[in-house]
Amino acid sequence: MALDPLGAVSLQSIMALSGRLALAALRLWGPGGGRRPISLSVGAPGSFGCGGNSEKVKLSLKDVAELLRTRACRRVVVMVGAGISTPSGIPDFRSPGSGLYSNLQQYDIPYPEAIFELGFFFHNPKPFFTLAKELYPGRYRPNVTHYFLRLLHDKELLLRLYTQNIDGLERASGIPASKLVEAHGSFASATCTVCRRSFPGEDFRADVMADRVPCCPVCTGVVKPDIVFFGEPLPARFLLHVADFSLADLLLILGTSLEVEPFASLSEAVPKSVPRLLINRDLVGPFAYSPRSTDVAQLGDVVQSVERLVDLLGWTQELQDLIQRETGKLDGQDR
Ligand code: CNA
Repeated sequence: MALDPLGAVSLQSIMALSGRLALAALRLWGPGGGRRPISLSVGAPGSFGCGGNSEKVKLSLKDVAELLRTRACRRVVVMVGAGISTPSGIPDFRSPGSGLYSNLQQYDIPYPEAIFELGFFFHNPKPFFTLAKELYPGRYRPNVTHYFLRLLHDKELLLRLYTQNIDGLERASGIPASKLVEAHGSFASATCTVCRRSFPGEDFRADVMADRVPCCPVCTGVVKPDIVFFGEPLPARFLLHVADFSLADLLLILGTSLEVEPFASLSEAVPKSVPRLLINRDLVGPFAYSPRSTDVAQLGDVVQSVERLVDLLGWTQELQDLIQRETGKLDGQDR
């Protein structure tokens, strides 16, 4: 597939796609093959988009799979949240009943957000470390969704994966750090809240597992894992979004309520001509309140949706082989 300097699909590439997809793609990128968004008449009654025109084209999951399979889209930016890790056994925040916000009695905090507030942490760091013990890398394993994203990387289709998760499962699936933006930090490193010395997160594993608040070996200040609390700046790598989202030719959004800023607004940062696929239990963020004609929403369980996409891509066997290989490696590490 030929790409223009901005990474857009050329007319020739688009015409190689057949039938409805070719028509949809032509409308997406315009007859010159450039990134110039042209007005779309996409959207059937009850679908997303502007609708109201007799020429109606609506992208489907199958169309997105075709864009990926044919490599018409090869600069995929992915945004994920806690919903991709619930199948690994880690509760999200907001799912009613199972989410952490519904089950905070054990943490002894006045209100849910307190667990990630610096003011409360300095007053009482124990609730955060109770949660940290739960989420520390090594306890949970990546699931089908993480390995699907790893496969995107292996196929050189992944431009960058932006995650809000702090469970480290993207790293554990084998996606290299260079492809990741851990927007809300990780347990991989930690910083003394007093002298600001930085340490590998691993240095404090024993403390966290033994329910001890970790202290700086130099100044005895409390050491906080480099998880981004409310009001703290995001890691410098987050700035990569400026280039990534303008280069992206497909945006995948999985397992997030898109309620936490500034992360949530990234979903609006791709040009309007770029298709966005939401895989989530419910319709969230701009997919609900300002949908674009090029949006696709696959609602339901994330694993089932990903498996459906993988099937449409013809990657099922490859994904199974990858999972088997990687699971074997993790089994080996556990021994
Ligand atoms: P959230 O606000 O809890 O939203 C999760 C979304 O995922 C919701 O829309 C759910 O409906 C959806 N969802 C949950 N399970 C599934 C499933 N099996 N299939 C399909 N959809 C599902 O979480 P966000 O990530 O949007 O919020 C951002 C917070 C959550 C970040 O600051 C994270 O650090 C924080 N968080 C992270 C983890 C983790 O690292 N695993 C766990 C809990 C919270």
